[in-house]
Amino acid sequence: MARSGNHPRGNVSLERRAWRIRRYAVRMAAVQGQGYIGQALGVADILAVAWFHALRYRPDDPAWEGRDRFLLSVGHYAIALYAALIEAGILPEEELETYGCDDSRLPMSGMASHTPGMEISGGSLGQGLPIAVGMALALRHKRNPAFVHNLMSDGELEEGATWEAAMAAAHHRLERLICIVDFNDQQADGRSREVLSAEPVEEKWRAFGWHAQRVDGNDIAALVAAFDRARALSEPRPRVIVCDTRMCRGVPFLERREIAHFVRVAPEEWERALAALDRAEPA
Ligand SMILES: Cc1ncc(C[n+]2csc(CCOP(=O)(O)OP(=O)(O)O)c2C)c(N)n1
Ligand SMILES: [Mg+2]
Repeated sequence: MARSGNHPRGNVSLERRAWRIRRYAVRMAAVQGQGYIGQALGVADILAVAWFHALRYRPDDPAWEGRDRFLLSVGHYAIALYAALIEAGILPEEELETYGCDDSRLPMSGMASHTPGMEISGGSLGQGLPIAVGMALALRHKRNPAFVHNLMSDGELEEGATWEAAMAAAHHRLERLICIVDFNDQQADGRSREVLSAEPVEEKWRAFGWHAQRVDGNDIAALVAAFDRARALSEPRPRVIVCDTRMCRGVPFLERREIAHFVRVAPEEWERALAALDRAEPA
């Protein structure tokens, strides 16, 4: 099977990819005056490493059978994945102006029927990992060596289906399944550790038969090492990377606000957010 380019748009640093993803996400949120921007800023580094270091895909053929699958279990993070898909050249940049509008291909929650590169309709939390297990089994039956990645949130660790799927993945030794947990310690009702703590998280995954790593999800070098390790391991187990992230990362005045599931941004503050990003433009 032909190897697709991991870097379809030239030799750009991963830091710069992440910065551009953040910028696209802020621009989209500004179109509607809302969006899950705290989450998008928080996972931008993970998406940069996933889409510009780890995943194999063809920007001009997003449905290529050999592509690594990237499932967005967290449908409310759609704005973040749209930004990565724009950076990857799968969606045109101009389309961000349609974010959340009628007839747009970029609805506020991720829908597979609407958007190239959106593998599943997420949003009913806890469904991504079960679907990923089914996909990984199906690919194995087809002798297709693609990896299946599932991006889920710390809130989804409270869904029973997550752990049923975790058990099934280990039972079937799905070594090409990589689960990425965005551990931002936040969910709709407050801090995840206070609402219903999933700690110790890595130990739980290990007890379910997974290879588990925990990294700073805003540290690109640490993420590169974790993705490399998850893909290169020869152990016949599914892999999880638990990523501790900071909501609103990259926009200091938003980072300093009380962390919230839905960050409220005044109309004039979108420009301020872009200006803050621009002051920190990486090489
Ligand atoms: C099964 C299900 N229950 C409830 C919701 C409503 N809901 C949407 S986002 C969210 C928070 C879940 O936690 P997390 O994804 O960690 O939140 P974040 O980090 O984005 O604040 C909830 C409860 C949902 N989408 N699906
Ligand atoms: Mg969360």
